[in-house]
Amino acid sequence: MKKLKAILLSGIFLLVLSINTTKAQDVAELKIKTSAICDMCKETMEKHMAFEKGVKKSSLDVDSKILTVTYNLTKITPEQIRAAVSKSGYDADDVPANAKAYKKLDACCKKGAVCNDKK
Ligand SMILES: [Cu+2]
Repeated sequence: MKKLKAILLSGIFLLVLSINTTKAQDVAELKIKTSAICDMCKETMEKHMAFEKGVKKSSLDVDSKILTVTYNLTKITPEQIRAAVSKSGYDADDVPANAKAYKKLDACCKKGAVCNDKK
């Protein structure tokens, strides 16, 4: 009977372990070239991404315009992430910015604008 308990326990242990491993494998990182210009763009984009299902973390590097997204592979695809960036008003790789969202951006966040808070 003791043996059975041990087998059962190790079985549960392995199960828990495999669930955890799967979860770690589901997490991926994606780098997207965006049309962001300034710190305000960074705030707009990151806030928008925070509401996307499956996106765990997003961080924009203003200088390189690269948005790094940590996401769950089983919940969102890179295409959907680029679409979400577009919906926030910015280009995402080869996906152009959503026209409506782009119109709503602050003047200094529009393409080619010279932003005051950019040092
Ligand atoms: Cu901006």
